[in-house]
Amino acid sequence: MLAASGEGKTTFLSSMDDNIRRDLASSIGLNLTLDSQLAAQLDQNREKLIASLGKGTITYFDGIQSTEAVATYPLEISHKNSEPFLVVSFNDIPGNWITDATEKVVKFIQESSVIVIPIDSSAVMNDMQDCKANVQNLLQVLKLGLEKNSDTKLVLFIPTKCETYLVNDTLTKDLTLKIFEVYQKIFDFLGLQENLKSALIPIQTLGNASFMYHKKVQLIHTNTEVWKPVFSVTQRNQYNPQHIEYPYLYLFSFIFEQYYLKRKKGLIGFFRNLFKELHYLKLTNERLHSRCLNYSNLKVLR
Ligand SMILES: Nc1nc2c(ncn2[C@@H]2O[C@H](COP(=O)(O)OP(=O)(O)OP(=O)(O)O)[C@@H](O)[C@H]2O)c(=O)[nH]1
Ligand SMILES: [Mg+2]
Repeated sequence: MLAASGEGKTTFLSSMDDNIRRDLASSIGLNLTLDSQLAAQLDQNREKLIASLGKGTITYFDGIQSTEAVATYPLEISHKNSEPFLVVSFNDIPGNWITDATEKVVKFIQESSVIVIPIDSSAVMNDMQDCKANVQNLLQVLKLGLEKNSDTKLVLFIPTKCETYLVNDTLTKDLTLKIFEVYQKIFDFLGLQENLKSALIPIQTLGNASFMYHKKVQLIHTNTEVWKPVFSVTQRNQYNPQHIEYPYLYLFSFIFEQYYLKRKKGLIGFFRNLFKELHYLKLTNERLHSRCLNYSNLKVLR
């Protein structure tokens, strides 16, 4: 997970509840296990987000707190009654690391096969000043992390806080155009890299919230002032995330494709293929991918 503070990294990961995990597991026809303590941590975050829908408005101080240390969530994938053959680890880093601990972020980029970049849609749509600096800082770490990259990687952009914009085709199109405008330099850079796949998948992790305005808030630990969005709650106590399954389906489809390509290499791969040992990987990749195509706002960039 890679983005400046407040763009929605932890919120997105916290949306991966039991239902999403079960849906994913049944889509891939395999078992999917997350350590119970880590699952409880995600549940706790989600409870806080749900609680933020209990009042009329949501400000920066509601919901979940800024991440202070990296958190890792390994999902173990296995066939029934056997040991995991693949572990997909999600890393949730503190957003300020992009500027304050660049080397660590660059290492994460180098070692990750999927880079998920949440984009605060309310900031982009309202031309907030921070956007420019955030895009510039992000570009900087992406350049350092990807310059000598030889693996195939997926860069997944997930515009968050989209409740106000995914209401009709015109506004959805405006959002996409605005993201292309603000993130232009990053898209241009990624366009020049080999071995990269990329897609844009807008989501809303709260639902039932409507953007109102930006308010200046004081961050105590860094003693800085920043503009943060305020949302009105359209239906109280109703947590109603939308489209959040698509980024997960898309990235799993990619991971299975890469795993399949790796396993079928060489002579051993030839025999694995011959005995149809890899058939389910290919099939799963295709099945997940075709489910993603049901979401009309999903844009495959490359
Ligand atoms: N309305 C709405 N609010 C969202 C959405 N995603 C995130 N938020 C709000 O944004 C706040 C900050 O999101 P976080 O997930 O903590 O952001 P982060 O990227 O993890 O930030 P750091 O941990 O500081 O790097 C949350 O508490 C939510 O209130 C969304 O899809 N819709
Ligand atoms: Mg966080």
